[in-house]
Amino acid sequence: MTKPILRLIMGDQLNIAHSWFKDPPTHAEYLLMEVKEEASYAPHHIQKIIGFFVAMREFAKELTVRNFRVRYIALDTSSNKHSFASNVEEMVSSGRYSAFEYQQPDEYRVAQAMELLAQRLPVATKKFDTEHFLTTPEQFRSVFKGHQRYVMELFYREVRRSTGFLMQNGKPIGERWNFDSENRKKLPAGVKPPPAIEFPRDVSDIVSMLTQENVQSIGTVDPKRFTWAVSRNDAQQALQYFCAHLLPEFGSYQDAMTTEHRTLFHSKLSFALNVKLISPREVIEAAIKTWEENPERVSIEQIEGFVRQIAGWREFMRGVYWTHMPEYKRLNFFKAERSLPHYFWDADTKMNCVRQSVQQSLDDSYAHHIQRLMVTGNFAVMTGINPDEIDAWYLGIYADAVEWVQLPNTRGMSQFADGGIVGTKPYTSSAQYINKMSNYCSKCFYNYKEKFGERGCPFNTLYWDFLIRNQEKLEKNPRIGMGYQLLKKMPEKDKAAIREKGAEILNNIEKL
Ligand code: FAD
Ligand code: DLZ
Ligand code: SF4
Repeated sequence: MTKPILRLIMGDQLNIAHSWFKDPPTHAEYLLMEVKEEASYAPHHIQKIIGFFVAMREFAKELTVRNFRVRYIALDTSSNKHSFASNVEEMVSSGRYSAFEYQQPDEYRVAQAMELLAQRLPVATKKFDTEHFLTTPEQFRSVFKGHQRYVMELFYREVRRSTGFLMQNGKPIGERWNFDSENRKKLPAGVKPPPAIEFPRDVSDIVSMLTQENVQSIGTVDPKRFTWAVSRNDAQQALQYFCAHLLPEFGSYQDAMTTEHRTLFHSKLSFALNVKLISPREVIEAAIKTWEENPERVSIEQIEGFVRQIAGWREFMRGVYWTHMPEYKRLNFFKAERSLPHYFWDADTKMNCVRQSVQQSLDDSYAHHIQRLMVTGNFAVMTGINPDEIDAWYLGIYADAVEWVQLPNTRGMSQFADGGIVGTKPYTSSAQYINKMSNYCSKCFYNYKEKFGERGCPFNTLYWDFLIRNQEKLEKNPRIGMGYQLLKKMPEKDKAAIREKGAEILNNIEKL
């Protein structure tokens, strides 16, 4: 009898449409494993760990139903060696397998470990594509060949052209590539977003296993009611729900924040996308079909805004990651060294915007883009938090956080620690923006209109203090020119007052 091939499927490679699964093969055994190495490279949110484990278990079940041979190593399996490499090595050394095959890992750390493993194994090894993304890192590099800097818009247009998404006769439908300027509305009092779709599961057994196995985690979960979309079926239902109920307003309120609703019109599809339960192509195609069939309900502004997130930003971030790792992970443009204040872990702060965004993240392992960028990210960059700590926080707290997409978003877009590889300027703002886009300020201890005094909003002082502190590094940046022009005209005594208040805020950062 011929020996089977051992094929590894990682927790973020749950792609049932992969060519590995086209025909029920007799020559392969599919290996999935719950390992402590992956559960502990950052302090993960408990819902993130559960999400990965349930998704992997559901995927293994699906493969079994389809007659594939599956080997599933649960976290509490006694022979578990708790890393991809050591479990594979142990299994292959038994002599039972003719070859080892794996899909290209999305994370640099794991890709390196797999290359080393392949060199050590005594059998032939082969690497496959994950067959998930719309573009390759090589395409990304070729788009920017000869360019001074990356611009997401340039890459996005190339993806639109190569995929044909929202294109007609080589031109963008609606005669514009980008409707971003129409996508920035605050949520009006009368607009009530539909409830987020949920997929309740009892995960008490996994919670007990994590406790028994002493896996450290952050955040909370109701073990009787874990609600993330973690199977292919869930992901398809979530996509349908999004198209039917959320897409019509998605673009308009994409940047809005409110204490009344945690997900607004966002899809909450990032976890399912990142573990590959669903592909970017099918998500985009379903959304475009909804727009085509319902032009009176879904406008071009809404559909374009959504397509841009997935075909543009998501693929762009992946290109940046694979072009700049591993040095990207060490960049610290501002030489920021401060530790994360305690309220990133317990939400116990008087700043309502931070409290709401962190509390929601601890409760749900989810916050939408603007909460991540313009509240927690904004606060962290202006206060000079060490980007290593910021990365670990974002990587741990969000269920959708896998390094290839978390790192360029956090260290790049949000913290500008890459000095401008991803973005053209740091995303900083005073309370003015937060008040414009949310109802947070109206219920805050601090006064969004003030800088000074006990109740002056810290964001207001920090905004200017950050510019003054980093003048040497930023003043030549044309995107921030306006800020420095205003600073130039500011009387010295006002600047001194900002520096004084800024220092007071930073010295008392734990007490804000
Ligand atoms: P929606 O608003 O419904 O958007 C639809 C989809 O577009 C998302 O599911 C996602 O796949 C994609 N998308 C949107 N924006 C981005 C973006 N900037 N980069 C990549 N994809 C995008 N996204 C992650 O998937 N994992 C992360 O670890 C992550 N970390 C982030 C950290 C920071 C500091 C910031 C500012 C953003 C981060 N994002 C990350 C991007 C974005 O915030 C999330 O993709 C989004 O909030 C997920 O919620 P959703 O599925 O409801 O998204
Ligand atoms: C995030 C995660 C966690 C928490 N646990 C596992 C696991 O036990 N087994 C697994 O295969 N994958 C897990 N993952 C996802 C991996 O970290 C991810 O597959 C790698 O980083 C490759 O991108
Ligand atoms: Fe945040 Fe300042 Fe508004 Fe309070 S007043 S919610 S701290 S921006």
